Amino acid sequence: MDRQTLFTQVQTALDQQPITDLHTHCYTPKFGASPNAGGLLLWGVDELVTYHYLVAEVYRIVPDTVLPYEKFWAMPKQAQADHIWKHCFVERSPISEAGRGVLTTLAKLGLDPNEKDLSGYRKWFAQQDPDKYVDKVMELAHVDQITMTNEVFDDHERGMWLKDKNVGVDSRFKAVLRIDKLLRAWPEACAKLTEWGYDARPDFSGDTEANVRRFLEDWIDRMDAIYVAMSLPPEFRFPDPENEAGNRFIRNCLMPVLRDRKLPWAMMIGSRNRVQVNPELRDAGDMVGKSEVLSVVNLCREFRQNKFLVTMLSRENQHELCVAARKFGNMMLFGCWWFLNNPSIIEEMTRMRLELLGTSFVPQHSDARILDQLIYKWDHTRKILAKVLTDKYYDVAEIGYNVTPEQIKRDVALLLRENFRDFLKR
Ligand code: HDL
Ligand code: ZN
Repeated sequence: MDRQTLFTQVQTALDQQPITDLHTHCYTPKFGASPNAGGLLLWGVDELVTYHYLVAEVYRIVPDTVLPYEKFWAMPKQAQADHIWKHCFVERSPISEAGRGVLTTLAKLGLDPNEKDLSGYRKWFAQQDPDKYVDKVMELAHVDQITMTNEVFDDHERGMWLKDKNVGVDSRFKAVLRIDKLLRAWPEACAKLTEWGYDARPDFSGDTEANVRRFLEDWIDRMDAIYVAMSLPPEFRFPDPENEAGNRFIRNCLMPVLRDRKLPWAMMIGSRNRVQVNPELRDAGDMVGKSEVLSVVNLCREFRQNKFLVTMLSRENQHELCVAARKFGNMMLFGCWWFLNNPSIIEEMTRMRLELLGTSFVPQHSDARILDQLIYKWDHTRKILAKVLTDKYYDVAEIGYNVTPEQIKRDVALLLRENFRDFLKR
């Protein structure tokens, strides 16, 4: 079997495979599709160009000593986008992954990525109907399910769920209950739960445990959530000798509820909060830190009836986490998250994971914050997967193992859709 034939078979399988995207920040159109009017579904060229990755990058070109952060944030969204387009796309080459992503998205939508200003793009996007545009983006990205991130501690989003229980009902989307504060800010979370009718105290007095479980159950059911997610700091430990409340929340609240409902806990570990880094960059202000893989091992070992979707943000954690995944079938390793979502690192991680885990992991999620990003995040990932999978199949083909198009299709389906769906059903 020559490598080119193999590459063509792999590329065809990847292009034909619908992807279930297990982690995004996209929303159904019912959450509002006018970002300027408080809608949560972000889309269109001004949102694409003001993606927080690009805000961070433009501030390396025009520092805050020239354009103070508060002045930038006070600018209308279009002015922010014009500023970024000028400095990152016209006066410099957009060869960062975030810059390249905007170009891929525009080109795949049939637009010329070489415009010197955004006016033409704005006219095109203004003609799009948001609900139909969701279908168009999913078709171009060949994504069959967009998994949301539903922040119950965000007052604006929580209000929408309480106002319309069907706000998340859309066959193209699935909901996820996101609860970072319950571990990152337990006392504050208790105050909120108590305000919402779930009497919870930081010292676990009273009926705190039962009320926290009821809170989780009520919101899992309201959202029909397919898993519960948390982003955790590099300092996350389990058990944590300095955080008995966190240990107790995990052991007596979160684990029992998820076990009873057979729902995974998605742990996204290693995000250092912007408060410690650069709060004035807002969403762009967070950073990465090396985390402790042993804490994930401890959880997988202690809670064998629970399921854990796990990703870590630090490149330095990847090999150890991959080896940990070999030890526990109740852990599903997923994605090249955030600062890892760059071709050079995606390729390195995916090669290592295939070599250590075969096809028993989920190589990528888009993390798309703006709907249109699904187009580039998956186009770029498919390109890397085509290269890496071809090499891996070629390695066994040259030994004499027969690699057929049907096997390639089967494996690609596992990696991009079935592993995740099967893990939810387990
Ligand atoms: O916490 C998360 O889910 C992260 O993905 C953050 O949203 C981050 O800001 C991001 O957008 N990463 O791509
Ligand atoms: Zn995310």
